[in-house]
Amino acid sequence: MTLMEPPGALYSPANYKSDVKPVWCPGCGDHGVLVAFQRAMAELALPPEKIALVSGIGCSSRFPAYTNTYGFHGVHGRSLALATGLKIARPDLTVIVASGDGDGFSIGGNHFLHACRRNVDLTYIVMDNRIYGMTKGQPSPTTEPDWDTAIAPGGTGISPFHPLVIALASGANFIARGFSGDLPGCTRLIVEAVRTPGFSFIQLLSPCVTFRPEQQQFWKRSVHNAPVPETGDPGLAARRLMSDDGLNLGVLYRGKRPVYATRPLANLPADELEKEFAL
Ligand SMILES: Cc1ncc(C[n+]2csc(CCOP(=O)(O)OP(=O)(O)O)c2C)c(N)n1
Ligand code: SF4
Ligand SMILES: [Mg+2]
Repeated sequence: MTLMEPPGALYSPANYKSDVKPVWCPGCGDHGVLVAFQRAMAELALPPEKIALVSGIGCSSRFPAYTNTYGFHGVHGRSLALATGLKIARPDLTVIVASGDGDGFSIGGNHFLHACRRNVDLTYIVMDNRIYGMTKGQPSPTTEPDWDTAIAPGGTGISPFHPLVIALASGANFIARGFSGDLPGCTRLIVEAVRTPGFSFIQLLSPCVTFRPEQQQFWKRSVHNAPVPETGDPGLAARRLMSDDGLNLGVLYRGKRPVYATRPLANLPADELEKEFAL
């Protein structure tokens, strides 16, 4: 199949794979997320040239290199700013952002709040391993306070960031959690997130087998489908998320906020485009 084949043609996950072999450690959860992403794109039948994957820096942020879509491996913590600009200039593209808990919630935390608030039509996938994997295992904003490591002996003692609560409070339109070991579940969440207009946030628990070897088995044993169906009521979602055990999987909130209106600046004639920037 060529890249220019029209929408509606049948796609398989292989159509979204690049020739670059992932350098992730064997067993890293991000391998599963990549497979789920490729399956989701095939299910959505999106032509690869109509997808742009944007990332920051981190093991998880290597994602765009492993796909056959357009990609932008950007600056640490700035993926949402890049993706927002891209989506506003090219609303015809499906813009998906791949990030990690350090990239997305630490250095990129401010962008996370405002991306939720703006509600531009983006899908934001954060591979949360509760650690800075790429830089060899420092605690991240989602690390448990008592996680004992040579860098933080006895644990940091600092209350973790709750990204789903923050996303809801900041205005995200779709909030979900998945586990990289559950491929059908992750695939479904990515499909639903792309289909839901506005800013869609998915926390994908994705174990770092190298610096947190206990994580994979713990999540395998402990994650479970959320016992209640998704809600569109922010008050109910807030109550549920505030008491959430961090292990509930599925779509947890789907709202109906108006999406930030975009228009295709890229297609404007040059003189019209210039007027956009006139002081
Ligand atoms: C401006 C800047 N500050 C710090 C770094 C160093 N750095 C690279 S990746 C990273 C953290 C990555 O953690 P995360 O986003 O959780 O990704 P993971 O590797 O765990 O997938 C840091 C601090 C950097 N590259 N750029
Ligand atoms: S260091 Fe951890 S997060 Fe990075 S590739 Fe290896 S297992 Fe994955
Ligand atoms: Mg991480």
